[in-house]
Amino acid sequence: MSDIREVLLNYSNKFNQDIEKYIPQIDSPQYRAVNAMRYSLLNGGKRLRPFLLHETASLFDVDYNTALPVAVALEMIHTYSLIHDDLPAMDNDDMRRGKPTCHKAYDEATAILAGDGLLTYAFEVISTSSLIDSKKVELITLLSQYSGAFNGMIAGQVLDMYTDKNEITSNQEDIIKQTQALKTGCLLRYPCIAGAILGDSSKEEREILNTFAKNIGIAFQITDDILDVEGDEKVVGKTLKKDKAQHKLNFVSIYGVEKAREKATSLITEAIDLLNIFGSKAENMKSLSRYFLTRKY
Ligand code: GRG
Repeated sequence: MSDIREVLLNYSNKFNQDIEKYIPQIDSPQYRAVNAMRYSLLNGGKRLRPFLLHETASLFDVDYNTALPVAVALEMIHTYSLIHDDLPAMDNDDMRRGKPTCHKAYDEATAILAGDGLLTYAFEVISTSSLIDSKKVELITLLSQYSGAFNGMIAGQVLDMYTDKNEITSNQEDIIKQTQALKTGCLLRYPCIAGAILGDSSKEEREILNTFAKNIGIAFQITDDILDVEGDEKVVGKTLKKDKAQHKLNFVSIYGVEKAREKATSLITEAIDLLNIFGSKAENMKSLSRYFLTRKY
């Protein structure tokens, strides 16, 4: 079997051609926010979440085109979260994916509007797709919950922004897990559950995919935190070594790089074992999970 990076690249090349069609370039003052949405959306992301959705759907023989609108919507929400996270009021970053962040390429107000535009458009993309209505409702409900402020990504961002490592002395590990499960985990869990919904999975299969996704979500964030400490800025494409200065609470800041790496490895090993019930159809998902540990960006 070919290297998973090659498989992912082939998928993302195809996906990039398709997602571009959702946001055409139009030179008109009214479309300034649309052009900023397009700039950030086509700015070279790895497309891990759409790929994960495609692979989960494939476990149930759901084809690329059926899963596409849901994958597009998810990538739009992911991109909106990065645009807003980069703003001066949040992480204040100048670089994202190796290029100027949205507010640097445009301006702050346009970046806020571009994020808002991607968030709302995501739901339109699913609701106007050719999926059956009951699936649209289930997929839209779940996407709003997973990206939302009560028990979703926004709640995780709040915990991340307002938790100071120096002020938390007990239950550090629980707080880290809760923050990461929400901030990073929700958008990695969504594609696994959405794939199961598209494929009319059994309750048991859905539960297994949920546990798998929880594990890879935490492992993915641990790798991200390790990259913040020892990654190469040119390869990662953003400013690094910020977590320590910002007193971020994460597995690396409390246990150090090696122990954090061990934790990520054991989560991935557990996740891979869970996929055995899907047989050879899960090979790409298993390889992707291993890649989460070794990725350099
Ligand atoms: C602003 C509502 C709001 C939420 C922000 C996504 C996020 C929450 C913050 C971004 C910073 C961060 C470290 C998030 C954790 C998830 C993560 C590692 C995102 C980057 O995902 P990749 O590596 O990015 O898949 P690409 O660029 O490949 O799409």
